[in-house]
Amino acid sequence: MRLGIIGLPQSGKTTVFNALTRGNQPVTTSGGRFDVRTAVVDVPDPRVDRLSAMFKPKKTIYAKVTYADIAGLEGSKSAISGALLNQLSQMDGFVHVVRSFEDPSVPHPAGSVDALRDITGMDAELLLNDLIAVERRQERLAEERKKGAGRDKATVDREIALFERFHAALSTEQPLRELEISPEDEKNLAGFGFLTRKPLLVLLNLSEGQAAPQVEYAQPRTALAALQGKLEMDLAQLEPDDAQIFMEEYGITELGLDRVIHLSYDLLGLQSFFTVGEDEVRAWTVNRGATALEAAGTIHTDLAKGFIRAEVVTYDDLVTLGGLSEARGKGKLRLEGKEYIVKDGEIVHIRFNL
Ligand SMILES: Nc1nc2c(ncn2[C@@H]2O[C@H](COP(=O)(O)OP(=O)(O)OP(=O)(O)O)[C@@H](O)[C@H]2O)c(=O)[nH]1
Ligand SMILES: [Mg+2]
Repeated sequence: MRLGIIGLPQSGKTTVFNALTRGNQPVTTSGGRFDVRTAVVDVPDPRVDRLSAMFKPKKTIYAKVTYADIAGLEGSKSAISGALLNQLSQMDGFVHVVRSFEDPSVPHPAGSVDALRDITGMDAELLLNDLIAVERRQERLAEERKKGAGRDKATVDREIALFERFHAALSTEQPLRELEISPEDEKNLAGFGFLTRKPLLVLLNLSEGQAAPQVEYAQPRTALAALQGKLEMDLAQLEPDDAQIFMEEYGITELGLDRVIHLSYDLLGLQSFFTVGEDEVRAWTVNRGATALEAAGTIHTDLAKGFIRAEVVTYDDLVTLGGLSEARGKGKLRLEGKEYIVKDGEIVHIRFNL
């Protein structure tokens, strides 16, 4: 799962990327030059820590999210260049970094700091590019319909109707993520990376000690959060012990970073289930609503192929009872079939036979 970090030039994208990835990318003016860096980030999870302490495995593996630092958007109503658009289309969601910090030495491209203006500007840019893509597709569909060759009429008509809906929504500045789309249409859309269908986390980048400005922003599959970007980037580069001292000094109890990573994970509609053992304690990522069979397939295709049963125990039961055999003894280890819907935080053991 990949999230693109986007925002106006000099809004703090690379700073936030460095903080999130605990990396050390040069924070310099790229002058809006198109340029992408990616890094894989562990999703911090105290449940994994606890399970790891219980089982003392050789390896502990957290769930992961990938972040990409994507410069080059201008927040203006204009067509995005092919290469950049291609990058953006491949993302599963966006983190829009919005400048809120005041610093005269860092010029804002619009000359002043105004979070809501920048949020709306970026939304408009993404929306316009979807509109261009929709219109292009509509032209193709009209041609296909006229020629009558290729796909059957009903399929083409269905797609024409869907794109008319898209066009109507975008023409009234409604992002595509607000539309209900049937699972069947959803399948046909897999190849299109419409930008306003992707989940969006708006992230206000604050100065040290600055209170988050009041911003009214509520849409389906979007979230708003704030982060002291530069402070957290500095913190991320300290040794854990030093970071702890620093946090106490500044009265920081929770890292904005961890919250951002969790919000990203939630916005993407993901959840974790765990496997435990002496070799490995591991968090696996599946979509919310995934079945036991899908969970098995995430671990290994062989587990899905030879699936017999899933042994499932909740995190709380396992931790309270102290082990799998204790859980089995108390009847808390359930046997579930292929269609069972796995819940967040369950410990799953797949029984299989090839
Ligand atoms: N005071 C202050 N400065 C910040 C903060 N976040 C970023 N900056 C500064 O703002 C400048 C731009 O930050 P970057 O992280 O490079 O911004 P960017 O969005 O990646 O910029 P481009 O890649 O050029 O579009 C740098 O000089 C940062 O040090 C912050 O929270 N407070
Ligand atoms: Mg940058």
